[in-house]
Amino acid sequence: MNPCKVMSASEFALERTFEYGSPEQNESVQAIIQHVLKEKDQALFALSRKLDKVEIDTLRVSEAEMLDAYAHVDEPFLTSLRLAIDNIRRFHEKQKRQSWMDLQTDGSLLGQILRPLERVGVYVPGGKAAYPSSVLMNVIPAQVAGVKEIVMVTPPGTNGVLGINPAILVAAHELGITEIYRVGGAQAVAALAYGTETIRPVDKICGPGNIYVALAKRNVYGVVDIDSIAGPTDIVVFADEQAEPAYVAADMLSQAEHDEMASAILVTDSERLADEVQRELAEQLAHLQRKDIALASLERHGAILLAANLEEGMATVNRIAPEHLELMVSDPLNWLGKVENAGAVFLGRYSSEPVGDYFAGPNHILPTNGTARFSSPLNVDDFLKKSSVIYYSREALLQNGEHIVRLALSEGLDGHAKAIQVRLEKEGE
Ligand code: HSO
Ligand code: ZN
Repeated sequence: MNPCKVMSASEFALERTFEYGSPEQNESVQAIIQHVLKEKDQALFALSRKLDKVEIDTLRVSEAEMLDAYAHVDEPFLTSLRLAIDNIRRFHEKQKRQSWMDLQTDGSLLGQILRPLERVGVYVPGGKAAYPSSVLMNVIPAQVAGVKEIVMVTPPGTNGVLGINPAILVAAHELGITEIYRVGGAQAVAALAYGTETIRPVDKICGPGNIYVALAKRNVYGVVDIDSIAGPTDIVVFADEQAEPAYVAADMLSQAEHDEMASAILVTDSERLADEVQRELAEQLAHLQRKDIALASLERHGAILLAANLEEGMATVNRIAPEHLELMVSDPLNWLGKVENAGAVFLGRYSSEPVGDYFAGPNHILPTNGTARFSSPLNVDDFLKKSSVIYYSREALLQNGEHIVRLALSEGLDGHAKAIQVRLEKEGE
């Protein structure tokens, strides 16, 4: 059995899957948002009843519930989680930037003030995609930026089960997050954007979710800021003849298991490696708990791309602009400079993608769907706003006033020109 199709790297046609939703889905998201705008908390209760089939009486998760969650995780998990938190925090601390002011020779001052956003909402999906690691990746950059209030929303469980994954609550508690609401879907996004009696509105909403969450985020963008709309995860392994087939296959599967829409692609110049990776994929797949998901992902969106040489392979990699790129070649540093588009680059045989998903420190919220062409991993700057600062001295205005007047008049804005001229006349000799 060959789980992946094989094709030529240069002829590989990109498939991008943008989540715009069906007209019905868009309509229902609009209706949900209107409902929350009008009826606030009552709408959240009603929608949880209708959509999640859960009866909730309090939205806020209590401190006692958070502490209780610790009884459901073990000590080794806590140790690993805390180490990951330290690494992620240390990495993001490196991104911190200072406000700055530049004094010019004419006495004017120009600068930029950086301030953290005041209040941020993190959406944590429920079910199978409830990843504690994503809680860390969303929250830590916001904390490092200095965001004072970080709130979390997460679905209350489905089909009558009122419960939040304890590992999520523990991860939040370890980060010092105490404001958590059991509400999910488009209604949670609407509540964060517009506020209800219980949930005060935020300035930015981040975190992944299903199609309804994505559409709701798109909808409220402008009222609040949002992070990117995440597409399905993807990985490209760029490998030469020397690569270990078992490692290549395992790393492809590690992303294929996320969901049927995920894509795992091998780009190589070696037919022998391609054959061996196919064999390894088939063999390793059989032992995975999520083999059905991983197989569907490989069959639908997986590929082995054969390149005439590695240079041609790298051109294809840059065209794909992968979310994750592994350089499993004997000289990875040599190839690093040739990578133009990639969310995160993993170098060499030991830098398996889960190293970055969980532990090394860089953020795992990365540009998907080829958006690495123009966007970046989630980072501290995403939680800062900037104000420009302009101070002109008398000397600077006298020296440059005529240029400002000329530019204003060229746009037919004599009010602008006069604001300068009145000063030039009064101050000039
Ligand atoms: N690979 C995913 C992140 C993740 N993996 C969370 C495991 N848990 C997107 O970068
Ligand atoms: Zn992953």
